[in-house]
Amino acid sequence: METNPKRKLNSREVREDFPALRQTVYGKNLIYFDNGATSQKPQSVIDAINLYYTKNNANIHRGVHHLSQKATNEYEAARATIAQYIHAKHTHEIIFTKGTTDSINLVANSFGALLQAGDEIIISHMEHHSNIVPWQMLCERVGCVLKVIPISKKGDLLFDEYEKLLSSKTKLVSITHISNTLGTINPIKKMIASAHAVGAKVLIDGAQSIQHTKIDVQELDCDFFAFSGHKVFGPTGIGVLYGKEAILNKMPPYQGGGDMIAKVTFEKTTYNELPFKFEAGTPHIAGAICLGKAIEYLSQFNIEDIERHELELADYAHDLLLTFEGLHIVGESKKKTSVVSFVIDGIHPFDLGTLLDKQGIAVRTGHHCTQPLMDFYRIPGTVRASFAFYNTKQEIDTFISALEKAITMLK
Ligand code: 7TS
Repeated sequence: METNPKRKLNSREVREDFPALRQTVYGKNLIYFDNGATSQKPQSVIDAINLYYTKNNANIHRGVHHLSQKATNEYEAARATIAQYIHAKHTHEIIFTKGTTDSINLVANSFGALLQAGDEIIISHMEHHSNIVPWQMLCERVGCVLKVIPISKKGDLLFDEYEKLLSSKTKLVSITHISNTLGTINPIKKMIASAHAVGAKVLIDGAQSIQHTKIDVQELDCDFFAFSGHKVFGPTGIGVLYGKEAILNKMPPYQGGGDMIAKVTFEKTTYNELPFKFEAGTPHIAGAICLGKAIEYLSQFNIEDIERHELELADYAHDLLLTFEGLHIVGESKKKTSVVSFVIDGIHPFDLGTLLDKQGIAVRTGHHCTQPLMDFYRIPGTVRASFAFYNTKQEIDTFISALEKAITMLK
């Protein structure tokens, strides 16, 4: 039962919680449309970082003293907050990592240690490099085979082709929930069910989804779910790997060191239980605690309201952009959100990004760490506007006027 009524989503009010949004760049009010790269932080998270280092800083899981116990309690409370937010069955299924990249590398190394030559791993053509390269490294190391699900020009995965790739050789499907470049929302629930039907496990790269849509790992039935704190209004350098208990228990540790052991002798070392087995060394304690605060902040709202608002923003921007001559939207799936990527005939994305920046507008230009996707579209890069729930239609209007100006200067 819901105890607290949810806070109404009013993006103008929400903006007040984010001090970084209240600044000017080159004399213009900052318009921050680079949320796909990283999100801004609410005051509550900034205050929590300050409070941690001002009053609560100590190492965790080791001290008998008051501060160490306080820091340990807060660190473990953050784990519980996150477990609850993504509806994990057990709190110890939440492993703190450095971020999505680190989470995927953990699985590639640790789950990867259970794989053999000839085993197959499936990814898609729209993956971020961090969901490509760790698998290539594993394939080189072990002799596994990497298979790639093709996509349509509109930016949808070809589901039939995916099903054809699945076989008893498939050991893992690792797939992005939402594409950082196209905004496509992949049909992960269906994909997970198909993978399970052949006995394969599934990792969902949630770097671009947890801040935009509801995540229920039990309902999805994914085996792993990875995300980064900094994209979900928390600090950099902290992230999460969720994994099902039974699978995590089978996996050997990825890194050795303090805290991940039960007993060390020179003859033999035994490992700690979950989740500590995967958290060697002093972790990013402040990061984990403040990621918990970020999730608490986000939990004030109905995620469905956030989703609706961001979809409206993306559709609004999409329709206005289409009125420009020679502009092509990259990624036109009917199921997309929060991201609008585009190219304009005869103009390099970098030049557009630079002129937008001079007008106070932060967008990302380039390949967005999806070079195979750029090769597929035969483009060097795109201009990408990526939205968060604190963005407004008025900001999009300003962005469109700024774009008009930039194009006039460049043509
Ligand atoms: N997966 C996806 C889908 C991503 O979008 C990103 C980062 C990552 C993994 C890696 O996350 P990290 O926090 O470990 O670096 N994406 C972007 C982006 O679109 N612009 O900058 C970083």
